[in-house]
Amino acid sequence: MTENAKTAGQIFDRYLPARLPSPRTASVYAPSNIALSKYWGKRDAELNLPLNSSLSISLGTWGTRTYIAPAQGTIDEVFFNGAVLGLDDPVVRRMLAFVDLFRRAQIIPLRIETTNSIPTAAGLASSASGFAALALAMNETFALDLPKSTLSQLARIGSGSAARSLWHGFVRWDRGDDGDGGDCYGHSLDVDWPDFRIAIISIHIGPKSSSSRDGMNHTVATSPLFDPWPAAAEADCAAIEHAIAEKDFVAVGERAEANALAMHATMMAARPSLSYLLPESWMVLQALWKARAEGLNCYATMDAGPNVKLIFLESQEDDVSRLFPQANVIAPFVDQA
Ligand code: 2P0
Repeated sequence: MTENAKTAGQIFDRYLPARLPSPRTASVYAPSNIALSKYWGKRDAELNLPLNSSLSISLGTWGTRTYIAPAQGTIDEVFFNGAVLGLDDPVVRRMLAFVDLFRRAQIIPLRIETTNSIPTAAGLASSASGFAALALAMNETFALDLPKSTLSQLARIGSGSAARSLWHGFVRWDRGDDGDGGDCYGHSLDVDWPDFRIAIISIHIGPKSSSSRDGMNHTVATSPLFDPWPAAAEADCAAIEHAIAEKDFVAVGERAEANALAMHATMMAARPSLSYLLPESWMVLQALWKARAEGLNCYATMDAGPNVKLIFLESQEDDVSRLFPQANVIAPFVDQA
């Protein structure tokens, strides 16, 4: 940490009024996102400050809707997809710890209802859209009127990738230089690319081997291949941003796929080794690479799980669906919640 490093509480104190007003009802939505150049490694674990910038595409109607209202009684009430959750549930504890950063010492019991539109089988992490929606909802509930750049900073403290889920389309999350993360937030690239497509190829497995948070920390601490990663990822981020501005799909795809594989290589070299990818993930990649050699214009990216995400343009959609009938196709600029 640098000298002006702050605690999460101090960051919230900076942006929030001394006393929150009475809560009013709020209903907000945040899309999930997939990084085309990845965040994997932190320079500050409390504030989730990343070692490099990253760039994502939001998933349109796949995301989180959060509704907040004053609670009926004296304790918080938390619902997920319509079912009530116990306050000792680890997911609820993490959510309420984030909500408490807003409430600080004030006692304001809330009813928080979260609905996830992401198919469970897609196996996508919901922390990005979940914390982004929670930050948006708290802003609304307490009439904070904070700009999205600030909400992105606050959402980031809930989960790093949430800093990118405040916008639809392409989003860049700047690494920044400040020790307190005051310049570390997302912004929309303001590019419209209606024929851009994403497909999620689900690979069914049991519980995840290791959370992304633990996996990231383990990789940074033990992988001899990690040293070159932050600079390489920063360069990938800049190159993908440029390729998006030029609408150069092949350049976007080549760089995104290489970035994902390099990230997984840092994990595989960790001690002990960490692999989120399963044999079935590699089979999808092999089938993709064979089809690409035969002319398919499609690229892959993978995160902290076995699923493979494909990116391509609408012209390739029929061929992708034929090759991968299990694919769930998303049109991120056409279908937005
Ligand atoms: C990303 N991932 O850029 C990378 C690629 C997973 C692989 O951001 O500890 O859940 O809450 O900041 O945001 C997942 O990490 O981690 C992630 P925390 P987060 O999308």
